[in-house]
Amino acid sequence: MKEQLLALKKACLEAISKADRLSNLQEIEVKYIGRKGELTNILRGVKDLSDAEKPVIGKLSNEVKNELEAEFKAKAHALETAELNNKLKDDTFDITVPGPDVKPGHIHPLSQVQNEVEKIFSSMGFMIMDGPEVESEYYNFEGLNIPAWHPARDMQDTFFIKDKKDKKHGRMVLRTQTSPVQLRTMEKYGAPLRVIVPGRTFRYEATDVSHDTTFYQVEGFMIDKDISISHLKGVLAQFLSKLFGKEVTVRIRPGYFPFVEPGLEVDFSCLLCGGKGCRVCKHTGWVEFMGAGMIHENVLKAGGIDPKKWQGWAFGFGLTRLVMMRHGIDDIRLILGGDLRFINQF
Ligand code: FA5
Repeated sequence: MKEQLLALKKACLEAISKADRLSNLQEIEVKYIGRKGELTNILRGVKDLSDAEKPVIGKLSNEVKNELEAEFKAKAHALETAELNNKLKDDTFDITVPGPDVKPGHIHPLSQVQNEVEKIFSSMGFMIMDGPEVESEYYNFEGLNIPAWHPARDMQDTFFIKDKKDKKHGRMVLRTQTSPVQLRTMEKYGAPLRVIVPGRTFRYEATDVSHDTTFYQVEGFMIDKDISISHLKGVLAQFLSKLFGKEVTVRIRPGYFPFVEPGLEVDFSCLLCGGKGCRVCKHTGWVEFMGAGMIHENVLKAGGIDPKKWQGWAFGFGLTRLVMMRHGIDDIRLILGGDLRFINQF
């Protein structure tokens, strides 16, 4: 058997030295030392050897196998290098030619403004919260003091998710506002709170230059002891002057939202036409900017906060409309329209 092993080694080494392609080398490897190869075949006879011969042949066969494996590896490396060199010889590869022109992307104007808003409010000690876009009817309406029968439901045309129900909180909707996150944050952290919630919202409505079905809002609220509307005015003045880098005229008028009492509407002078009147401000000179007010005690209670100890205000503004003012965009539908000719301008 010793002779057989040595003969196999000799034949295999010879075949390796003659191999001129990788595929050829692989065939030789399978033939000699593969699982069903010649070495395995020879070793089948080991069981018939005497006890004295068995370890000697075992050792020799290991040596032969190791030696051949090392030889295959070295030859494979040599063949690979040769094949690569050949390829390079034929290729004309000029490393000085500049690579393909890769155009780097950039942050969407909505995200740019959102980042700025977050920075300004963070600097005033507000934390930034997020919440689900597919929301339960409870968080979007009932918990915010808008029961199913309430006429205020008509103020926000709603996309309902067919056949989907949250076991505890009823039917599911695409949230129409970021206000549900007020409740979620109250439940999670309790009072006091200083929070903003930037996020995507949805309404089932006819689109025009200032209305889209998908748009972004920023909710803000502050809950503490002895909080009043004057804190809201102060925070807003600080926020708008930092954002626009100039004084922006703000108009506060009474408004109605079931989750605040009293309720306010805040408008700012149209920065597109300088207040003269244009199609975006519907020729009034004012752009509806946000709803606000003192948080209704039913909402505080729903959030697990005692209205006798704590009070606060909340606001919700349209981030998409803010982006329009910021960049002088006169049609909201362009912002999420995905037209690169538009987006690449920012
Ligand atoms: C609300 O959504 C209230 N949740 C805001 C609020 C929060 C009031 C906290 C009180 C306390 P309203 O439906 O007015 O309110 O929407 C708020 C802002 O979202 C609007 O001022 C407007 O800027 C923007 N907005 C509303 N509908 C659309 C739309 N279809 N397209 C673009 N922006 C919209």
